[in-house]
Amino acid sequence: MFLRPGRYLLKNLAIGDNKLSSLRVFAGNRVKLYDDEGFQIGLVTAVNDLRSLGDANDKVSSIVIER
Ligand SMILES: [Ca+2]
Repeated sequence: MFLRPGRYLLKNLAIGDNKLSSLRVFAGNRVKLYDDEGFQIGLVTAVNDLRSLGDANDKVSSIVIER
């Protein structure tokens, strides 16, 4: 799943609910992962690749990508 900077509700995530396990982040971008569907319950903020999401594994339900 490739995502440009923006805000992605669960319905906009092709990967589906609670499935994300790793992350690649383009240089200069910041990725915020949320447990709920609407950007309220923050899990992890990443500015680099994450091979494992640790405690956030299989929890992500919405994503914000900032440049
Ligand atoms: Ca979740």
